[in-house]
Amino acid sequence: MKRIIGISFFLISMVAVNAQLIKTVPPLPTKTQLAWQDMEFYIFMHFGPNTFTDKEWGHGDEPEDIFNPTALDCRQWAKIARDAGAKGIIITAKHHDGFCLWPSEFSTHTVRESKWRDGKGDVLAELSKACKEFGLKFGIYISPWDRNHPKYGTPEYNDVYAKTMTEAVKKYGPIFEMWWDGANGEGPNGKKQVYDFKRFEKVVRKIAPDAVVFSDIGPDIRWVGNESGIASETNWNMLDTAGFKRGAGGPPQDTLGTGNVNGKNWIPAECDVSIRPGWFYHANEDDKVKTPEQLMQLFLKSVGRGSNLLLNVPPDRRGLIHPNDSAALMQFKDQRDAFFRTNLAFRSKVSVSDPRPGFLPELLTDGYRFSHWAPPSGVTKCWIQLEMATPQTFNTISIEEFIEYGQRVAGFTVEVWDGEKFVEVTKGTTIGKKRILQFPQQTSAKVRLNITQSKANPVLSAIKLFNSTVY
Ligand code: FUL
Repeated sequence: MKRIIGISFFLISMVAVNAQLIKTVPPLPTKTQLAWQDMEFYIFMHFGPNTFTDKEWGHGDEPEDIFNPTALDCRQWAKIARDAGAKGIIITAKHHDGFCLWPSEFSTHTVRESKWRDGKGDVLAELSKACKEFGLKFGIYISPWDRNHPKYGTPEYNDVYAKTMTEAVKKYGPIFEMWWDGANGEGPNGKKQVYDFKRFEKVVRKIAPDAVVFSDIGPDIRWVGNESGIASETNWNMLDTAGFKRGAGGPPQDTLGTGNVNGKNWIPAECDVSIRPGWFYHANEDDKVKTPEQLMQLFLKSVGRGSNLLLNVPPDRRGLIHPNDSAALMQFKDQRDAFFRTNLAFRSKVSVSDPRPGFLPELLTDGYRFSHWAPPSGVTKCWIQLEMATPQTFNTISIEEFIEYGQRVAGFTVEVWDGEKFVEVTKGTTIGKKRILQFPQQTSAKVRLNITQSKANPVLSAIKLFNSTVY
């Protein structure tokens, strides 16, 4: 115990020293964004009238009685999410059809108007409570587009929308994320809404100061530019948003993927994807649930490319997660655990091309999330060599940049010692929060990471090696 305290005190003091000496490269993430980036994987849930009409986009004129789950149990959702290793749940509190999963004061199209539990049911109340019980964070999707609300298409609707968000957050918060969809179609009177997003942003900052706000262009989290759960291999956390709008009018989809190398704002990407072909539950998709192997591939192409994975798992008409989905999720968890179980580079010796006096390169293999190493200022090309006590067999590298100081690395290669020389086994562009790369299996005691391009001296916090199943 004494030793552990000693080591952590030593590491913490190294972090403190580093903090004074390493120059930041703005823009930088906020504390809230950093906490979000640490979450990595959480669950999305699309649930509402569409679940019962077999649609993806309801028209807003569906009778409220359509919504009638026969066995709704949010504890089942939360338990499955927790057991799958997800860190939170974001639910469609209101999708484009305008139906509210809670008895909102600002709508007449809600659970209260349905016969479900005699109009006394409240999905948000149950889910926020279940999330607390299972240690999950809770988030809400409140679609600005509303195909039911009579005020939609008039300036008053902006008021309604602000009040709706406020009500939901006050009653069921705290939330970790507010999810704003980019779709903006016509409302019941055939008009489109001119949204007052500036006002909406202010409202969320006030009611949920510790939440990140997602939309195509942030302000905190950006859409990755596709709905397949795949981040771009080059993935900058920075984005220029000036002149762009949400939805149509947003930056090109490939720019949303890559971000901008010198972008003005820190707006990391989130990968949203469904475990099934549709976002809402459809019985005829029960046999189209993604396999655990496909989910692993998505994890490696989202979290493994410095993004977060928001995986949609839609409850069925009973109001339960279907057994096919939960089985896939449990095996996905087992495969993830097996993949990352043994870090073969843990506590390995580290040498570097450009030592920084007083800074131990071994901080890169100590397994501690916050300890980090950097070469001296101005060094943008360098190598870091891991030397393990005995030769190890591996096929995967995971590298983490210490993004607290800004994202810097723009190019790197990974080399393995073949007994005579270092041979390149893989390479990449950005690292960011986390970069996971697989390559043909190698057996060696020495691995080198070459940083070939960087906006400033690179700051890294971890290098790990695994011998994993190839996905
Ligand atoms: C889209 C929506 O139009 C879909 O219905 C779904 O909610 C997806 C996550 O976002 O833009």
